[in-house]
Amino acid sequence: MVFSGLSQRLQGIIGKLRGRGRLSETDVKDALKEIKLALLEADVNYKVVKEFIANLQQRCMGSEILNSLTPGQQVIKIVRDELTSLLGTSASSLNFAKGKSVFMLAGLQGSGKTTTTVKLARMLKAKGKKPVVISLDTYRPAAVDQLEIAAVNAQIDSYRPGGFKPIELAKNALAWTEKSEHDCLLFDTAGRMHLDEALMEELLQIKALIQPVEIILVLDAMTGQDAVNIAQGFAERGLADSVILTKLDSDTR
Ligand SMILES: Nc1nc2c(ncn2[C@@H]2O[C@H](COP(=O)(O)OP(=O)(O)OP(=O)(O)O)[C@@H](O)[C@H]2O)c(=O)[nH]1
Ligand SMILES: [Mg+2]
Repeated sequence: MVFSGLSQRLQGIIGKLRGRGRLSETDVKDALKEIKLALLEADVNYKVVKEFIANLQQRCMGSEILNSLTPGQQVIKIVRDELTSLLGTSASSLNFAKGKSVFMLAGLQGSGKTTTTVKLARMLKAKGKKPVVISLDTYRPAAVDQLEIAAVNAQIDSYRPGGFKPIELAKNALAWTEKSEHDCLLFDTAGRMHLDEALMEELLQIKALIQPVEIILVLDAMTGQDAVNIAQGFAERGLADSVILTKLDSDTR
């Protein structure tokens, strides 16, 4: 389960406070220290942890909490509230265009773009949309086949445009989709580093041509905190409107 290691540990820490009749400042401080360690060991950014713990400390140390009849319960509620606000309270969904909605998936090699392209298409299809997936990856041999096979397995339409360069493929695909019934076009791109200027320029050219309603940056959760630098690299070039984290299932931290 996602974050199961961390959530189990947090439950253990705050569970000790549950049902306690009285809590001293030291009890709360100790619990906060343990929470801080748990978050740091789960690779949460230090600045985020520091601010989070400071907020908790401020809210938990008040005399109305410590002197209440159920201080443990109140501390647990505060931790839960703060965690919820840290993780965000609103769900984000995809943007759609008035006409055909074009999505472009980008990211580092092996981050999960091709897999995610098909997953997204499946989600869109389940919502009643008519998606088609198209690979613009001319770099890795078999990349186009990989997307096609995954699409067939998921019963999703795919299209294989002619051409040699990604931009040619994109042009040919657009010409075809103009006449097709599909209303969501999902373009899978080749993996690239945000530091590779030539490949980033290529992505900008593809963007200018296909005019995506959303560029989805696919990040591997295992990248840890470097994911922030990667996201910044793509975002500052206008090449990331949203982010999908993959492989959350492969690391229980
Ligand atoms: N456990 C797990 N594996 C994943 C997930 N997403 C992708 N993978 C695996 O990660 C590997 C790379 O996935 P791809 O979808 O091919 O990644 P990509 O970004 O398209 O790779 P390139 O096109 O080579 O840059 C494959 O073995 C996938 O099965 C995920 O959410 N969880
Ligand atoms: Mg791929």
